[in-house]
Amino acid sequence: MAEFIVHGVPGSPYVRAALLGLEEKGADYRIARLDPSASKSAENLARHPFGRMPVLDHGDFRLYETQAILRYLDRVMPAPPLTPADARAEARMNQVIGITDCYVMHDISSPIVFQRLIAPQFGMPVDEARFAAALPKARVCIDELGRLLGDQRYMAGEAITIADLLLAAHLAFIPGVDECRAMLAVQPNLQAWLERMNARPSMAATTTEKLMQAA
Ligand SMILES: N[C@@H](CCC(=O)N[C@@H](CS)C(=O)NCC(=O)O)C(=O)O
Repeated sequence: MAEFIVHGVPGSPYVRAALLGLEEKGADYRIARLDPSASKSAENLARHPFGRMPVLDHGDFRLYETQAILRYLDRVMPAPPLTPADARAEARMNQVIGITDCYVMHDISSPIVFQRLIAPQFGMPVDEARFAAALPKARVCIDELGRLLGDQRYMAGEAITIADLLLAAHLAFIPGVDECRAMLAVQPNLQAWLERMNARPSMAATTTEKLMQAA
């Protein structure tokens, strides 16, 4: 039996972020696949009262909220570290985690990626007005992430951190949306960062297709 179990839908950015943490640590885990329509099922609400995913099980310890999961994984498996020792680098990591949860999720992943790439796959109506209204805010996110990244290799410096994992799980989708691809093109450092992230074995191991095979 795997040491860690992650409950979630393959393709969900937050689920992928938790899996990226496990992959980067070389952990023994499996995904307990959830049907996309099951987030508000009684079974999932018993795990996650807000009806979301992922949920992590580690023995008798159950945890939800992705950044809490990633921080927990980093504590129980300290190597390789995913949190910088330097106070300013850690603050930058925390800032990018906050930006991802508050702005990238609400201004890019939900109104743009979901509307343009996910909803059509499930025959759901696309909210074009919501999509269009989000584009200026998405540009603010992408420009600011590019500015914060600067000429560093990763979001908080020269080493990968939790912030990179959470952000990459969201931004991995955006080259699939023409309007976002254009925004990324004017932030070549961020584009190069995304390519660097996509080249990591952890990203290759957690694509929707890979998870569908494993689940
Ligand atoms: N704050 C939560 C957000 C998780 C979240 O929004 N997950 C999405 C999938 S990426 C979800 O559960 N969606 C299902 C739904 O809203 O019904 C976290 O960090 O884990």
